[in-house]
Amino acid sequence: MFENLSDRLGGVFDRLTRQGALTEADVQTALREVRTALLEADVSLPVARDFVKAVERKATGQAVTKSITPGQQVVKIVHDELVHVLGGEQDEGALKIDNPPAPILMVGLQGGGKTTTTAKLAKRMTEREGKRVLMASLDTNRPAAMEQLAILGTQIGVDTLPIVAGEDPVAIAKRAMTQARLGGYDVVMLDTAAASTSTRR
Ligand SMILES: Nc1nc2c(ncn2[C@@H]2O[C@H](COP(=O)(O)OP(=O)(O)O)[C@@H](O)[C@H]2O)c(=O)[nH]1
Ligand SMILES: [Mg+2]
Repeated sequence: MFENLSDRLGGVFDRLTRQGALTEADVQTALREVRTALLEADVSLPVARDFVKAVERKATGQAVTKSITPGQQVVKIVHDELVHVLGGEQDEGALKIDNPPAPILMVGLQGGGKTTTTAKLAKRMTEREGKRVLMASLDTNRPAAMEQLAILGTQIGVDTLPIVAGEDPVAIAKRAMTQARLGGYDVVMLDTAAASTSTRR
């Protein structure tokens, strides 16, 4: 989706920057194309509309820097606005959670580092972003996989869901979400087993 979007925007910008002086009509045409590109990339209509309006507002009456062409100036405004929309108000890299607890499902190959990475991410979110994190292991395939996560949790000071013997992964995930909701956690890290042909579906 983003590749297609960047191709489309790239085309619009190429046409803009080739021109020395832009007329208002040039900008209008370009913004219409930007709007179409956003809609075709599945961006919702209100978001696309607000986006184009914000760019228009900033582009109109802006002092154009001498060293760049008006076209490049518009490209910069569009770029800044894209960063703003995609990144939101918060710090770059900060996790945005609209409706806690947010589940994060760790998937990947056996031995790929899912469990280790679960703990690393949990530690980072706890320490750097002040999030309350609950980790739960859904790995019912590998012996001691659940204990592995529990031990890591103790080492990094992050809570893990108590282990209940014989429970299946779906039940564990549901229990983790319930527990997280009751306990006021922001994030639930669900550490899964590797998918394999022997995995029950
Ligand atoms: N060198 C190195 N080893 C790692 C890293 N992450 C995990 N491992 C090791 O790779 C092995 C499998 O990791 P694990 O997290 O259990 O993988 P999982 O099966 O996907 O849960 C363990 O021995 C880890 O200590 C890493 O970033 N670097
Ligand atoms: Mg694992």
